[in-house]
Amino acid sequence: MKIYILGAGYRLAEMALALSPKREDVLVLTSDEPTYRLCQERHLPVRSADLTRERLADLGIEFRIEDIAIISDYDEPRLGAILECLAAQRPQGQVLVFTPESVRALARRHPQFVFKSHRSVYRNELREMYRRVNTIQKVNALLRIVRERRRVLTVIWGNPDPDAIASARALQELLAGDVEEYRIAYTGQFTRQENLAMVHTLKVATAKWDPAMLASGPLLATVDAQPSFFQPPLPQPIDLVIDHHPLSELGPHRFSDVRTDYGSTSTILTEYFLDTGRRLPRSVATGLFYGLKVDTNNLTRNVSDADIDAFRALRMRTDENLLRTIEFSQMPLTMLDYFSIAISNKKVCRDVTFSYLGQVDNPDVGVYVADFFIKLSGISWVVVGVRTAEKLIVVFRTDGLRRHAGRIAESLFRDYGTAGGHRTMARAELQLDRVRAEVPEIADVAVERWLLSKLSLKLKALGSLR
Ligand SMILES: [Mn+2]
Repeated sequence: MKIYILGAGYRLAEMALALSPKREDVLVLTSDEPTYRLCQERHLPVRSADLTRERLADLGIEFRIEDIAIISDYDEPRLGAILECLAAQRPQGQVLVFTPESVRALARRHPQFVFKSHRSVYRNELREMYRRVNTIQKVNALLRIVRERRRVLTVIWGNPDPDAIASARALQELLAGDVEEYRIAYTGQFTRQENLAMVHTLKVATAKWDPAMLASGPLLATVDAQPSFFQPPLPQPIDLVIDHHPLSELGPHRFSDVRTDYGSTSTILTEYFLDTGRRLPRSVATGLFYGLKVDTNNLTRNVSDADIDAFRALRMRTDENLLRTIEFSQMPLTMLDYFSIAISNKKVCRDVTFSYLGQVDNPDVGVYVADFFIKLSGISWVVVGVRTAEKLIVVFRTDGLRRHAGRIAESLFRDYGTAGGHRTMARAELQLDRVRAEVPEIADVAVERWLLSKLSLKLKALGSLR
């Protein structure tokens, strides 16, 4: 493939060098004296030619189907004349035209050529630079504020999730040289195994929020949340806010960076490092990568260009082994015992699987078991029952093809507590007090039989199991 660069301007030499750094596949053709000299100075193959009237064939150039011609000229009438002359030659190769003006009129005249306006090239470049400059300013402002007090307490709102944990840890790294004390607190609790695995694997020190933490007089920060989320509010205003949720009233604060079009707060923190040229340690990058992945559901939800750029950059810096350790740590070991109960208690009839596990400590057990059973081939309905001290919990999973799990859950169990859900996932939480009216003794066998008789009203296959 040969690349011909036609027209005038210093840009021709830049294009030639960009596309053919070794200068072997490229030839510049120009009638402009300064352009010719510039190419010579840069040791670029260049020929003098007036392409507004000279044909390529007359210059001894065979413009073949695999070749490309790039045309750029600051002089609009001359650019138009070159295009007319080239079009009349019915060239075989592809022609790309950079035009100083709007492409529309030219594109209509020469639909066989590909056009790009200078403005769109600069727009893309400048937007990127503008974004970077913005981020650098943000980081500088943040550091200036933090240096005043040199103590920061980052509070995660609610139950810590990967995006919040990763962002809080990345902020710690960013501020490391400028603070004497940095702590991460959370107001909720760790409810998911993989989030616990994340803080253990990546060695993120976190602690349950306690107002006494304010005693040392730290600046208060929050990531992946906004002050309005904290109800009741924290005892002092939140000074630093970095988030991607829809903007709410931030109240008195010193610094905020809320980018509502971003898929994760991890993306913002990633830019803080990349745009300021800071080193991003592997464990911090791994956290940010996981935070971004979880919040965007592997780049399938709420994704912006910035998220994709961050994903690409983080991927190279991520420790795959650490990431796997976190992603595979979804269940506590004790779950194995429940799986063994669930499997031995299971009743399968046609495409329906039912299992009653009896009393459990954490009703999430039923969810894990149901999620596992629905993956079995040939099974399109799963119903799993578990019991706590006050409630009987029934978890539904279906392939979603025929019947609506949420509606069935609701119609069967609405009167006993709460019930409902989606087409493929549903849940009912029955108050044992109300079940007792029909099952006087809450023994496992009696509850199981009662559940089956209820379910068989809607799921005929289960009728045969009673
Ligand atoms: Mn988030």
